Amino acid sequence: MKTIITYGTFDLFHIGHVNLLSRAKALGDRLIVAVSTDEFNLQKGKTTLVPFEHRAAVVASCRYVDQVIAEVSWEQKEKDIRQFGVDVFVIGDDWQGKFDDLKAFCEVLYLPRTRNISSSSIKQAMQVLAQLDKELR
Ligand code: C2G
Repeated sequence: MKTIITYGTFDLFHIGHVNLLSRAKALGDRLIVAVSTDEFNLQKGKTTLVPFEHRAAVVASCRYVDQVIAEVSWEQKEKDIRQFGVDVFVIGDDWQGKFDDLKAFCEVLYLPRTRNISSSSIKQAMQVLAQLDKELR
């Protein structure tokens, strides 16, 4: 059984996430997704709208995902790869080259990001709509 792993925040789950997970699952038989905890997102300098428990449940509901684990640190990847017998580490190419050290343990693939969509752009759109709504009341 070929095992794939990927890591991310997955805030405001959108088509960019779906495309990444779909392509990751197509590479093997089992896809494990490590979802960043709220505490780890603080280390990443990321704020999220959706709490970890909900982000993990949404990712787990995705048809391409076989298992969800928590991402609590930058350093856990090697342990995860060994523990789960991972064959391929996959992530979007916004991280191009950043995880090449994992090539010592498994195949490393950077997949093209989906254009014109991001959690931050959705958040900005929500803020604009909230402002417009306030002004129209
Ligand atoms: N992604 C994508 N296309 C987008 C947006 C995101 O392919 N338009 C991919 C990212 O490249 C990543 C995954 O979806 O592979 C999750 O994206 P984020 O939630 O932004 O994850 P990130 O903050 O990059 O966390 O240790 C690794 C980090 O936890 C990665």
